[in-house]
Amino acid sequence: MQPVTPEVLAWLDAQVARGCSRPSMFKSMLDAGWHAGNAALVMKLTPQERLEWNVPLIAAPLQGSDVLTLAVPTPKLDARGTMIDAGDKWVEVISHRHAPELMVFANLLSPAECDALMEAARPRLSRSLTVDVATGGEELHPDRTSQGMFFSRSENAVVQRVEARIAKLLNWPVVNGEGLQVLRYPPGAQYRPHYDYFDPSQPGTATILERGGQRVATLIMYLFEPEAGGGTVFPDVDVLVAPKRGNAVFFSYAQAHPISATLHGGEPVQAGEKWIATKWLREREFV
Ligand code: PD2
Ligand code: ZN
Repeated sequence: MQPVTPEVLAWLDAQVARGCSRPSMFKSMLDAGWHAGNAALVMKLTPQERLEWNVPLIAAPLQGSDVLTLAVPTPKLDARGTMIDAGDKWVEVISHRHAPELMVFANLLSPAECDALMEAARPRLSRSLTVDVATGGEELHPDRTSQGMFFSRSENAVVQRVEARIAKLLNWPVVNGEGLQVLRYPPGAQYRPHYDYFDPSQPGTATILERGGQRVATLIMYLFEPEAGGGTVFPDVDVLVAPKRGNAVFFSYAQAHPISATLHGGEPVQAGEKWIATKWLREREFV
């Protein structure tokens, strides 16, 4: 993909300043050699504009790309494409789509497992931190109004059982997973749309990647469902996943780039509480 340099952004601003229309700006980018999908990403085309200007959601295979393509977890579906052997149980796939690769699993966790994770997490919850990409450290993030904690890998029996099940389900080594994160969203709390990969252009990313490389996939498991709101939304592809207790949503991103179309967020909880456990998968062993 053409790098989005300060010059490119300044050029876009200048076009807007001189009253250039969006269609003609888009055409200028194509004339300058931009791939339509990439120009659409940089210009943040609305779904309406994409429709009108015939732009696919995902850019066609990148040429001369400087975006690395990584191996990602690939669950092994049965012949009918609806069930996966997760070792100690078979798990049903109730929704599956590509680009981005996204699956919803039913009853991955039992009610007892959801409760056990919540009870072990509860005394350790604190205001959520996110990794600060500028420094590689952790920071309080205003986009997150939830409380959270991390288990260490295989910290107790239920964590160990769930991690072994996830590894078989996703066909990805246990050691490539970060410790489970549990988040509790009180009413009104949300998680604004973001990408889970670490932005390669940020100065702190190199430090973060030393512990096992990039994140390549996410599994969000719903432990407790709110009375209203709290779905997981994927705005690029217009997908909304209901936060049903025991269910989980999986998505992978071979490219640490918006082209992955994996922008996602947690919608505000309107009533009741929402609890999730998230497993992030890395390229290599996470140490
Ligand atoms: O709680 C969610 O729905 C949510 C939304 C976006 C969780 C995450 N991201 C995450 O854990 O990365
Ligand atoms: Zn996320």
